[in-house]
Amino acid sequence: MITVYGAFPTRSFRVIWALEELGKDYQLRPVDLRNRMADAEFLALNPSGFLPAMRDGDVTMVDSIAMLEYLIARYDGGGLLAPAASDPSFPDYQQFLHLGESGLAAFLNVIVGSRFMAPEAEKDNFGARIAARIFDSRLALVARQLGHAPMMAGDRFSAADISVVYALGMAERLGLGDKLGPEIADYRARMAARPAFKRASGKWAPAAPPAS
Ligand SMILES: N[C@@H](CCC(=O)N[C@@H](CS)C(=O)NCC(=O)O)C(=O)O
Repeated sequence: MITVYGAFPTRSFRVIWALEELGKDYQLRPVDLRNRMADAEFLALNPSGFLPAMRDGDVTMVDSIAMLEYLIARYDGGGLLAPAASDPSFPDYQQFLHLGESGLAAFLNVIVGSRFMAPEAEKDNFGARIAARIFDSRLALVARQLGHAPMMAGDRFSAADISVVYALGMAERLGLGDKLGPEIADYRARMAARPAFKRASGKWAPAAPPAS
């Protein structure tokens, strides 16, 4: 049984959404984000203390995108979440799978840190403003893709959508929703309508809003 160590609203949503798409059994082990450095069981899996972490039998993993790739390699024999390497959509898939984290969500972490952890006088800092500018510039790639295709890998749903949609939701929660534009809003709504997305959202506290 796969166990996902996570919290709402964190990147553990990517992993849960993927597991729901694959129809794979799993259990959630909630981690209190604020007290995670006192959670011995979680820290034994990830001494760095970031979420999510995942256990699958003897396998322990951290990093949501690595987990998506692991789940696809081990459990997605039917190609539900990734095109074959020979498929024409594969380069876009691969690019946006990683861009969702390395080009989008990772820069938003700088804004989270500045907004919620920095002392008042340091909240509006040069680093956070650069991070927002970089996020914006990478967002242009998502917008361009949606200008000629319904999803990140073209006509087919894939883990690249899971990666990018999480980052877009994170941006909205940070008050950057105005940067997203109507095409991206439409894309997010289409992704949020997927039954697996809804099931994943429902795994968290009923009071919590969906993660998109
Ligand atoms: N690249 C990592 C980033 C993980 C990450 O930044 N997680 C956030 C929650 S979504 C976190 O735990 N932040 C606190 C920290 O980094 O200590 C991934 O995709 O899993």
